[in-house]
Amino acid sequence: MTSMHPTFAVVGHPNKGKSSIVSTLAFDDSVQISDTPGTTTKKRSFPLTVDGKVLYELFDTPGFQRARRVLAWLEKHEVPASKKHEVVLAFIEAHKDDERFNDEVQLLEPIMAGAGIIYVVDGSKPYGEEYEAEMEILRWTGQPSMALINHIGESDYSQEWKRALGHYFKMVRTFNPMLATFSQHLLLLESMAQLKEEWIAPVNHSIDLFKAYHEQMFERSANAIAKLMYKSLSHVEQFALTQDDASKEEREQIEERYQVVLRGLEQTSQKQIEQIWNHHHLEKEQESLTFEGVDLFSKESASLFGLTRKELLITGATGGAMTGAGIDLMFGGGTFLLGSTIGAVLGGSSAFFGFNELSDVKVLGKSLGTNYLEMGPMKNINFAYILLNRTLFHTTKIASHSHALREIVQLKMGRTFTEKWMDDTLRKSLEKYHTLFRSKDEVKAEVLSEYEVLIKDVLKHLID
Ligand SMILES: Nc1nc2c(ncn2[C@@H]2O[C@H](COP(=O)(O)OP(=O)(O)O)[C@@H](O)[C@H]2O)c(=O)[nH]1
Ligand SMILES: [Mg+2]
Repeated sequence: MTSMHPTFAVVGHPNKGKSSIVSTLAFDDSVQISDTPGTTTKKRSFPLTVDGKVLYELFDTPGFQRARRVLAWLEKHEVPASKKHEVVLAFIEAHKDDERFNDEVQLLEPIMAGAGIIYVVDGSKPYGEEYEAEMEILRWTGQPSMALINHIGESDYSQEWKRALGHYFKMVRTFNPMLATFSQHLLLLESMAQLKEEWIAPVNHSIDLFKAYHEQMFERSANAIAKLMYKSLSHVEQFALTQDDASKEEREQIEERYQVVLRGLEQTSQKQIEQIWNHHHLEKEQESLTFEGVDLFSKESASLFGLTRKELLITGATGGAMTGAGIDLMFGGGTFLLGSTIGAVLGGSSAFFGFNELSDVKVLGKSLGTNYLEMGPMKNINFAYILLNRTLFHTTKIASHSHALREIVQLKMGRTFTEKWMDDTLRKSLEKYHTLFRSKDEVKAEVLSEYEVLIKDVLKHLID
């Protein structure tokens, strides 16, 4: 059987990272990965689809269990090399329903159906003779093959592995499914294409599509981030009052609601970004995506992850930090101020040039009789940088997070992260947009696109 698209069977000893490699190469975090050998008992196919077209397909397979016995069975048949694959087919036919050889039958089937072989070994464990029977069996199939050295542990036996593997495989490559970058991934694909001449064109085409798809992931992420920034900074929360003036409870309530909206916007955007990078299963671990005790509104996050005090002062002075009078002016027009402007000082800390406030809470009246309470848009200059820092950090983590990893994502950010992407020039450009987003003016789509380009460049700089 010949397939339209290249297919590869990832095979080897149990617990060498086969499933992890499939997960990474297929950009699929639903592959079953486990410390327990023998987790995979059935072969399973993972097609990589871009725009509804299957680029290539990977088979995750159970590990070899009885390699020596299988080889002994094959070797009983003395046939010329040209007939060896027929003996393997006969083995499958004879053992289809034999539980003892389930794993070997499962792993040989896709190979005999035309899949290229990717033999996975762990270069952190010594080479041993027990692998020879496995490699011999693979040779009997007559299918094109390559070996991949993965490193699960710290030790390095790759030199002896390379010597041994060289006897059985034309191509030997090193690949770490947990740490591989996008370019290493593409390099591996290029090697995989070499397995069959007729695969070179389709795999190269896949690589091109892949690059375009990767570019799209950056664009879509930048778009999600730009929208988050605009929505958060421009958000205005309102509710109608029952009396002329707002009670203490009502004032607290609006502050609470305002913060809930901002948190919600951040969470939604994080989910979107996880979907963009195909991490659908991280959702279940959403609680781990909070920043352990560092909340958007806590004093620590303001001092740690936003602008430094010096940067804040410069930004405030040059960007035209809003004064109380400035804020009042914004409410000219259709609305008029009833109550006095009260600062919603959060975190209980002393205000540092007013930068600790998020926004003002005001009692406004639209028409006679109905007054309402309003909070927003964002007034705090630093908030934009705190939020941007958090979202860039999250995106960087997600984008470089291997699809083979199953542990909880740690999102602990340090001050040095900001230094990785921000300088004075960029901060000035960003502040121009942030000032606009914070104003009550409508922001044009073109302006948002300009901001998106800035963000995309930052992402490209942060993610390799
Ligand atoms: N640190 C590390 N662990 C790995 C790597 N590859 C696999 N593992 C772990 O090794 C175990 C077995 O991996 P799995 O992919 O299920 O192996 P399989 O049995 O060959 O399919 C799992 O706990 C993986 O998380 C690696 O490159 N680095
Ligand atoms: Mg497995």
